[in-house]
Amino acid sequence: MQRSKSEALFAEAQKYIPGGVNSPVRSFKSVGGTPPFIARGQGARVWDVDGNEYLDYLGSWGPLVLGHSHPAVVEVLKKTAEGGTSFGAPVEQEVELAKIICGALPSVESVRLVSSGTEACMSAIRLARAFTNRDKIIKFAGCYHGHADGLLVKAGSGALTHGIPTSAGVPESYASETLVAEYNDIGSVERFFEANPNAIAAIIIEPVAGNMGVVPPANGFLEAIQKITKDNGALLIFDEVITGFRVGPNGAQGLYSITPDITTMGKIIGGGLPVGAYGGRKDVMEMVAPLGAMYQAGTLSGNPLAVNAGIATLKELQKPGIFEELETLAVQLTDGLTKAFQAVEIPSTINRVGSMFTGFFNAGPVAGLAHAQGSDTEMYGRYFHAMQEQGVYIAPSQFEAGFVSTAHTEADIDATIEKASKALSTLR
Ligand code: KE4
Repeated sequence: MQRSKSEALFAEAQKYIPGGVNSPVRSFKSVGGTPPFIARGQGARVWDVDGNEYLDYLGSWGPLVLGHSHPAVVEVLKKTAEGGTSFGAPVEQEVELAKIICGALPSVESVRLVSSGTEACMSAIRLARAFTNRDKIIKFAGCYHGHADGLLVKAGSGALTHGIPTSAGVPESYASETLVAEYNDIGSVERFFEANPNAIAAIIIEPVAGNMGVVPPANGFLEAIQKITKDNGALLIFDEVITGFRVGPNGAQGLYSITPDITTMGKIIGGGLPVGAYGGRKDVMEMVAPLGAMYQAGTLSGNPLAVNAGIATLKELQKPGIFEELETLAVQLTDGLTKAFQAVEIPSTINRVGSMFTGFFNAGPVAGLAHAQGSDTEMYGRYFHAMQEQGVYIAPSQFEAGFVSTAHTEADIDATIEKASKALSTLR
């Protein structure tokens, strides 16, 4: 695959931008090679600046559930931009998006819009500490909740991929307030509550882990987490930045019938533009300024351009049968990939929830971080590049999720399985 323009751009980018990228996961550092600079996307496809075409399963790391340049999103963006992009004052669309979110997630009685998943999670932690007047939080090794200081402790996603799960620059005094438990291991959570009575403000969890690769919650795990928070006066924060409007119309909390106290969102609710959100119980949200003493703010929070892209996306997702369609395509894909891996006798296991999935180079099961880290990441890197050569764009890391969009067709899925078979055959 010819990539001379991307190579030249990457060299130029590295003169001005750390690592040549504005987010580490895009750098291909863990898989090697030059990241293609994307020129445009349309539906289920993207094209790089050298004209190479890819079937896209990255979906911008989750937001593009409708695929690229969906007409409803493009149309509303054009119209909105003509009237102005941000006013730093309330606009009616903020109310509309808030109503859609509260309508879809019954646990969310009130919601504050921000501009990223990081902001949403950082604010949710501050809110839980303000509400409980406690300092410690529990997160899970391998889960990623954005790059706020206290959450960059044994984090997943790019932090895990690049071998810096606990970031430099986070003061020990601060990191020590973050207790790190093991996903799907309720005993590791119980031990923290026993050792820190009346000191833990909240548990924050990805209800379906996406940042160690996709790892579903074990049966009863989320129920046990919910019970332990209630029994100990702590809050339960569901980080639904990925799962929100991805694994079903009511997120993971609807799928697993768990009611968190606070939910964080991002990605899909912005339809590809910068939107994050945190929301939950009214009595908790009444702590948020200007109502209460917990301060959080943002110049571009709720700006009409981003909010309208989110509204257009969520309205499309309200169409009957759309989540069933997504799931059917994802099942067709992962079933086909399972057969393709078996045909070349490469140890693998595929975890999938709804239309998010990860193919681990690991005989499985992959039910937690230690299992995920047992994957053959070197082979994953070779598979990644073989798929790029086949014109299929998957995540440049074993520890990420892949996504199907409503723009993918059965023919695309069949073609992908064919291409994966060819890619896998080069690995033997
Ligand atoms: P952002 O600040 O990147 O919008 O959201 C942070 C975040 C919070 N919670 C979860 C569960 C997330 O997955 C994320 C961000 N996801 C990563 C990829 N898995 C973003 C990709 C990147 O860092 O460039």
